[in-house]
Amino acid sequence: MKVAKLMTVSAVLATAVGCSSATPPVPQAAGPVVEITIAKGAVTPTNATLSAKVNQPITLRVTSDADDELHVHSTPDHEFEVKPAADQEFSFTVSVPGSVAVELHHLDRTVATIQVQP
Ligand SMILES: [Cu+2]
Repeated sequence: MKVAKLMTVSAVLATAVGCSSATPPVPQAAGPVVEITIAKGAVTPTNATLSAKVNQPITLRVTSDADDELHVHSTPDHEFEVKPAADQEFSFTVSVPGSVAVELHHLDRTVATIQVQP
């Protein structure tokens, strides 16, 4: 119980910080789409910040020149196999509010952090 309450407070604080730096122009009912490019051992973006709602579909659209593995550190977590191909789409939802990291495991980078709001 104590831990859950702390996590909620930190999620709210993190969300407030995210909102001040980047406000999306139009609210999206369908949820955010993250465009990810992997080329020559580098990934774009890194450490992007976005927000979504609990149970809102979040889409990762990946263009890559190599195999890799995307790992979404949510509850439950999600793992997607990236192939060397254009426009691979992976969708998922997050059922527990908080800060969710999207990592690329072979290149060992954090692509984005999603603030999931209740
Ligand atoms: Cu991971």
